[in-house]
Amino acid sequence: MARTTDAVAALFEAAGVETVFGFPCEQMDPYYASLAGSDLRHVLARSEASATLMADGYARAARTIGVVDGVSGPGAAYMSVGLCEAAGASSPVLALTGGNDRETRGTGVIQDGDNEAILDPFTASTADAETPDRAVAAVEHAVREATTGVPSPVHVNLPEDVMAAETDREPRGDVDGTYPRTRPAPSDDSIAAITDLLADAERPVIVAGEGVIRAGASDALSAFAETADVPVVTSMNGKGAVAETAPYALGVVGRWGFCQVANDAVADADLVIGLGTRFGELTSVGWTLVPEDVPLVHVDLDPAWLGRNYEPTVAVRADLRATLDALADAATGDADRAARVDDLAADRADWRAAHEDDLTSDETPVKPQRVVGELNERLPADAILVSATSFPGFFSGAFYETETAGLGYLQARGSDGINVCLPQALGVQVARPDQPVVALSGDGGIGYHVADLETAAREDLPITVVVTNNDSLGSSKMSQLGAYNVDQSTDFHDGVDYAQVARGFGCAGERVTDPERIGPAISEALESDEPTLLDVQVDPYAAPPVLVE
Ligand SMILES: Cc1ncc(C[n+]2csc(CCOP(=O)(O)OP(=O)(O)O)c2C)c(N)n1
Ligand SMILES: [Mg+2]
Repeated sequence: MARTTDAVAALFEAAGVETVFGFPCEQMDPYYASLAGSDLRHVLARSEASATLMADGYARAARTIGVVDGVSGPGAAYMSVGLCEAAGASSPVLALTGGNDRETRGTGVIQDGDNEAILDPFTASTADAETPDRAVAAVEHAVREATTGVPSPVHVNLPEDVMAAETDREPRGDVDGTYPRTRPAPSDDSIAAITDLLADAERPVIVAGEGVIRAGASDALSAFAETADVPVVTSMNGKGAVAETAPYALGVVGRWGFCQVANDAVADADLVIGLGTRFGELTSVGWTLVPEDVPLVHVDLDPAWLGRNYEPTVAVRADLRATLDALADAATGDADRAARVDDLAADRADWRAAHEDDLTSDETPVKPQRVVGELNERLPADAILVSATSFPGFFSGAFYETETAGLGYLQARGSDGINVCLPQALGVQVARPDQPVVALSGDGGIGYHVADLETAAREDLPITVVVTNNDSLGSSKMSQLGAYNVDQSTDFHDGVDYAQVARGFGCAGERVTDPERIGPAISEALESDEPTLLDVQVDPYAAPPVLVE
């Protein structure tokens, strides 16, 4: 017999999870006691929201389920913030809430709440563990559900008396936290149908989404694109699915943070191959970009998105890596298409050159483009840039170039939350201790979870945080002025010094006003073992190109 939570901790260990995240509460004491006796590392975050976002970043970077714990009621409500992002991005996060004893809940006990109801909208399943045996089974099932098929967040409520009780329920031996557990292969007919369409196409384009990254299919996509001479554009979520320095890579397509050459390639295509993309509003510029009269291939594991926004000529519900391996095997080169790839690569180089003045601008206050230009110069090929949404995301989406296919760039497009960047990046850094991880955030975004700078210092996470500080919610300001010619509640107190805030939390911090200092400061931060925040004073009037539909 063992304590129920001993069995749960053993299950996580058996599943290959090394680190879990959370924020304690009385109800969870049995779980924390079990963690203390296990090999699992528990990272204390500064809120359940940031703990959940760390678990999300960890799940994406470790390619294993991310586990987070928090208190019933308020903790569950905070966890919903992280699960909102995980749900939108098909990221497998398991949320454990420490519930009140079965005897007392619902009677006015502390920290009470209907945790299943709170988290139901953001999870593929929620469970309330009625007995110790059922608790182990529920966690085991949740791990399976999160990692089988389309990865998804899941939730289990564990009442304290259940956790503290004993069980001899052993986890099944084959429990595995890595994902995807299954890789449904496409039919031969599907591959033949795509290959046939490709044989007739002169101007095909691949639109790759985050599904490619989640399936670990980046190498297969790169091989297919290279062999078949097909250019690749990505959604913002799919950015980095192929190395953006590869000749066939045209960068991000869409309405924000896009490369014009990518948009033009889709508009001009005679075959569109959508891979692990939802063809969402941003990616498709309000569903105006994909030509109506051309064949469209859509490959996705998720039936909810397959064909939802465009009627596919060929629809394939299958694992992306299995599909891309098969397509790469069947692919043949085409001299005309290869020449077109070269032309488009030249167009992309021209497009970059047209922005070179901004990317190297020595103006003060600093142009945000210069910050991205310096990140390009200074980050090594194995770095992971975790960008906030909003202006930092617009600029980095367009101008940052990933040099390695895979998880080189992350932006919280699962929820579009400006809050996500810092805790998500910390979760990535936990999973990839030997890779440089850089968080790029606006000043509005950094404010949400700024206390997690203390987590970074305490946990020795050598992250580099770059804040583009414009003393305002710049994107909101631009939007209000554009739509209603008002500017309401978008300015912060002038001169907030996030570098000083970082030092207060135990990190290194530097305020940067001189554009010449940005690059060296980034390099020094990357070389240092300390978490470092660079507060770069940027031009409050710098606006990125946005297509308004
Ligand atoms: C959690 C959350 N709240 C509100 C928004 C709406 N929103 C989008 S951009 C933005 C402004 C972001 O400001 P900041 O992080 O300072 O970046 P900036 O645009 O100034 O560079 C807001 C409030 C959001 N996307 N997410
Ligand atoms: Mg701002």
